[in-house]
Amino acid sequence: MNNKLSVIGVPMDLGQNRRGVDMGPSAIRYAGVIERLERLKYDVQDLGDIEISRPNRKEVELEDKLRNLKEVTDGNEKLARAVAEVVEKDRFPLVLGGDHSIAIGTIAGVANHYDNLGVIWYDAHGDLNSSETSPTGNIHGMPLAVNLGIGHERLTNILEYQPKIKPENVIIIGARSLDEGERELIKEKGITVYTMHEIDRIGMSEVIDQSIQYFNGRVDGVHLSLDLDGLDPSDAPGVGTPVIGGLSYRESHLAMEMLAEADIITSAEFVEVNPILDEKNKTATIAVGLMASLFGEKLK
Ligand code: 5AB
Ligand code: MN
Ligand code: MN
Ligand code: MN
Repeated sequence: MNNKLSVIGVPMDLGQNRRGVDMGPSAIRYAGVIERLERLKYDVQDLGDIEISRPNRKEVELEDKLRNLKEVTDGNEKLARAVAEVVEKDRFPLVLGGDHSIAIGTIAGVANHYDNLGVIWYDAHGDLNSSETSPTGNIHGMPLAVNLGIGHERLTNILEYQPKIKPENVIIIGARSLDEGERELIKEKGITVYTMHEIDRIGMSEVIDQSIQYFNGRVDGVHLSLDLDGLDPSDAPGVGTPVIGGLSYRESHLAMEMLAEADIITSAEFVEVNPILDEKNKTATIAVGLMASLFGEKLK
């Protein structure tokens, strides 16, 4: 693992309707992320937060059926440039969200650097909607599609290249809420999905083993995009779109430890932590625990 980390916060809540997720980066820092990673002997640089412009109006605006398109695009452009700079300096970008729309900027900044970037999408949802299929108009339900080159041109073309990733290089883990259009896209593109059903049947250990094997020789980097709502709401209550029947803290821990051991993750983001909906910062604390495991924390 790269021993130089750069942490970037993204106080973004405009990709969905519930306020509070913009405080995610503060909550995660408050839960001690920097100190915890420094204790693991990383050279940790905290780059602070990307500035997100607030919409200059009272009502949320739908532009081409997309909520807050302008602000989400602008924020992601800034994020993409910041992440690209980190990668160019040979440091590991660790991005703290913010709603999941920020995966548009993170991956735009990372993917340019690889011929074949692999992506693990750890989430209750597929985030594969576009304005045609979205039931909500919320951009946090679209970032994986955008990264595949599907969606509004202003989003798909951030940093002026597209697509960012190939469908065969994506693995979704934890899915249990997929919209009709998302299911069609998964079939059409042949995207690998481990739904809760498969995880229940074969276990997280086998899921991660298979994922590591699948990526081996196929990709030259792997980005982890971890939406805290991939976990069960009993473990991670502080999220905007909770779905029951999710992954436990233990399963998620195991996943992180196995990824650390295989040493395949080259960039990561932890998103959708909403401290207003949380119980005593539990979700941010869990996020930090998962990050520590991903970066090699062990009991012995
Ligand atoms: B999240 C829904 N599919 O598109 C939509 O939390 C929910 O980043 C999206 O995974 C959830 O609005 C987005 C209904
Ligand atoms: Mn989700
Ligand atoms: Mn998501
Ligand atoms: Mn969510």
